[in-house]
Formats: sequence, C-alpha cells, structure tokens
Amino acid sequence: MGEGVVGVTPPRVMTIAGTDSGGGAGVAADLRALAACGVHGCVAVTAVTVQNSVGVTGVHTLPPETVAAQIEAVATDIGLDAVKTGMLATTPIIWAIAEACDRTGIGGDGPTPLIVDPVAASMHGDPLLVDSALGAYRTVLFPRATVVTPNLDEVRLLVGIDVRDRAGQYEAARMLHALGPRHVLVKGGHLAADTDVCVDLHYDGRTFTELRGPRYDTGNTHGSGDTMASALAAALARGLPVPEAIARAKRFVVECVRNSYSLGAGHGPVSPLWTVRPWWTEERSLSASGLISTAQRDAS
Ligand code: PXL
Repeated sequence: MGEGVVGVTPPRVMTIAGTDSGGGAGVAADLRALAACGVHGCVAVTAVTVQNSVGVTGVHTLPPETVAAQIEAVATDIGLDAVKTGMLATTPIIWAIAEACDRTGIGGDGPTPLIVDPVAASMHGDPLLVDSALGAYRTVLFPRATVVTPNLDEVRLLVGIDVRDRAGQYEAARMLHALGPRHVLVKGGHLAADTDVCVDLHYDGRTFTELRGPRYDTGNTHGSGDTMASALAAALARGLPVPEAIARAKRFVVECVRNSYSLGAGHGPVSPLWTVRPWWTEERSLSASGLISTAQRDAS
C-alpha cells in the first residue's frame, strides 16, 4: 500500500459508526482522522444522530442487515486492512456486525484487525447505546476484538468498576482482558485524580504499559475517543505492531486535543486539521493550476 505516492492506493480502513450532524464526533471525526493519517476511509453507518455542540436530540438507527451489507460490500470488493467500531446503538446491530466480520475475516483469528471503541454515551451523557446492548459488547464483540479502547465511563458500564486511581485502571484492564480481546487500552482522560497528565493503560495479558501525556485544560474534546481509535486503526492497517500503533495514536490525539477549537455554545471538537497543507494560500504551486483554462459565454 502506498505512502502518499501519486496514484498508489493507500491502506484501507473502515469505520462502523454513527453520524454526528455537528461534524464533531462519529463518522465525521473518524474520516477526518483517517485522512490525516493517510489512509482511505470506508464507512458502514449504524445510526444517524441529530446533534450539535450542545447535545443529541434524536437517534435513528439503520436496519442491522443494512449495516452488515455495507461491511460485506466493501470487504469483498475494496478490501480492508483494519476496521474500527464506534456508536453501534443496539444489540441486533452488534450481532449483525459480528456475523459480517466472521464472514469477511475481520477480527477474531482473521487477517484484518478489529478495534472496538465501546461508545455508550456522548460527552453530554446522551445515550448512544441501549443499556441492554452492554452484554453483547462483552460476549459478542470483545472476544473478536484486536484492541478495545474504553474510557472510564464505559469501563464502569462494562465491568462495574468505578476507576478513581491508577490501581483501579490496572484492575479494570485485567477484567476487560478476561472478556477476550487481545489488547486493552483503558483511557485515562476521565480520571479526576490526574490533574495535569492523561495516562492511558495498555494491557496485552502479560505486560502493562502506561502511556503518559499532557492534559490540556479545554472543554473542546468532542470526538477525542473516535479520533484516537481511528488513528490506531490507521497504524494497524499499515502493519505496525499493536504497542507501536497505540503509541502513535496517543501522540496523534494529543496533538489533536492541542489543536481543538470552539464550535457553537457547547463542546468543540478535537482537530486533525493541523495536518492539512493549506493549499488554498499557495494555489499557484499546484501542478493542476497551469492545466486549467476557463471559457465564458454570454447567455443572451
Ligand atoms: O465520541 C463518541 C461518539 C461517537 N459517535 C457519535 C457520537 C459520539 C459522541 O457524541 O455522537 C455519533
């Protein structure tokens, strides 16, 4: 797969996730992050959310078979080097995804790594998953996952631990790993005890690795989990080993938090736009500029 070479196909990554009409999280965040990481982003939409920077006011889920069909249509033609999940909304959607993954070699013992970001709620606390679907995460998706990436709210819902310190993070990582994923990343962004660091904990069943980064004093962290899981998927799609992929995703998301911006009256998004070369200010240097000519005719 090509690395930014003209005409060479980049690695292919699918996000299975919900939309956010405000463009901050979900599919929008995923595709921005995937583009910034230089990979081709594919999409299986699970749900449409009616949302702005203040909250979610509506959720419309897609039929499970439509979610599965999107995965299979892409996997059997375009091919996929990694897949990540975000908002999955319901138990039947989770089952449909698991079955589609089994049929196409995604996750489990298949060749395509599967990153499961167990999205349960928006940062305002609006539900993005029915409570009864938590069991399906534990028993259906986690055993198939290459990496699971819960935040501490999701940890509490999934394994019932209220993490308040580093020891709790370690205990949560052990309990989550026992559910079957090959790797666990317990994100520490919600750990109030850490006032100026943000420590994510990686556990592969043998070794614990703390990834320590800065904590920025901003409310503009909408889409941070999606962005990190997408960067992780992009790195795995390139063939990096999981520990290196996690380290790279951590560096990327920290930079995206540092570059976050305000939007609307609520929480703004983290941003990978710092990776975009501002071609519109140096348009003359584009090779296409000399190739374009215009012709005008009067309508009369
Ligand atoms: O950031 C988690 C998330 C994922 N997907 C969708 C969301 C959110 C948070 O609001 O709206 C669609």
